[in-house]
Amino acid sequence: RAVGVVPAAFSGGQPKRGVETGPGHLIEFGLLEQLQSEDLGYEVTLDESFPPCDSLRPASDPLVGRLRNARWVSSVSQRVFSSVRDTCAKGAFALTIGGDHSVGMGTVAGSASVYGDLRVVWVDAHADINTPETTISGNLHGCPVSFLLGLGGTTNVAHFEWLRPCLTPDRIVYIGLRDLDPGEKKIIRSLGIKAFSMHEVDKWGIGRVMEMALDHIAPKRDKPIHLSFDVDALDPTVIPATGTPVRGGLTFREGHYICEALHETGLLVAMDLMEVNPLIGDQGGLLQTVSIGCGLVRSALGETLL
Ligand code: DIR
Ligand code: MN
Ligand code: MN
Ligand code: MN
Repeated sequence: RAVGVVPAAFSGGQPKRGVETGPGHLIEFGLLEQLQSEDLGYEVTLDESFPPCDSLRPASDPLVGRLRNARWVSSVSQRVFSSVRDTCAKGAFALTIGGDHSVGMGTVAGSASVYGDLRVVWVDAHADINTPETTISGNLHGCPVSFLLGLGGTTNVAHFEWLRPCLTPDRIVYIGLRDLDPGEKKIIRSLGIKAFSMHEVDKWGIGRVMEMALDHIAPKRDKPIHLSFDVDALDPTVIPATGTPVRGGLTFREGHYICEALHETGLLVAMDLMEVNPLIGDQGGLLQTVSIGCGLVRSALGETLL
């Protein structure tokens, strides 16, 4: 039972600095030791060769259409891709800690390159499915899912030649959505992507939502699953230290339940814990965010309440 940790110290997919220091804070809080502890007992390896945030930053990175930092996002995502792919190829669980969610294109592409039949659970307040045409902000952390699906010209964006579509609309499910751009709503509707927004979580409860989500992506419970968890899926009162908080989010227990239910399937092969930004809010909020972030990872890796 091995876990390979990829510290995706990166902020170029969105405009707020600080998120690149998320991985360092999670590690400093003891994440690796917690996974090695008697209770969980994993053999944990950290990818220490992951470059610091600015070292892969190109001297010049002009807009590609509306997309900001395209070169930078591409090279860091490609680096994440290799690390996740190599981790999965060794048979280890690939844990990526971030860092902004733009590198989700690399994490999922990495695990999908090893597990061809991969399914994805994307837990987020946002759908991150803007295309180069629909994006309003130009921030690539709002776009990784469209790149994974190969939507709307993403297969021809300069600098992203290394990234080929590796996912289909029926193999991803969303949980926790509540802040979508108009173009994103259209894409989700027209492709029929299964999504459990906060409305469905309120209506059915998280237990039923997880059953329905798994029935959609793995009805026979026989497909590998990648969990991409943006901490802003949780309510800002639970997770204050994140760059794009949206009120009305998942509770502490709902977040943990998602992770526990996925662990219980025995199908989880990779997880991303993204968008921890230590520069947002006060010291107390940071400690709470980092501590809960570690707890979510422990739940996904098998920590139980009893
Ligand atoms: C918005 C916000 N849909 C965008 N996305 C965020 O910039 O495309 N994603 N915050 O995490
Ligand atoms: Mn988000
Ligand atoms: Mn985000
Ligand atoms: Mn996200």
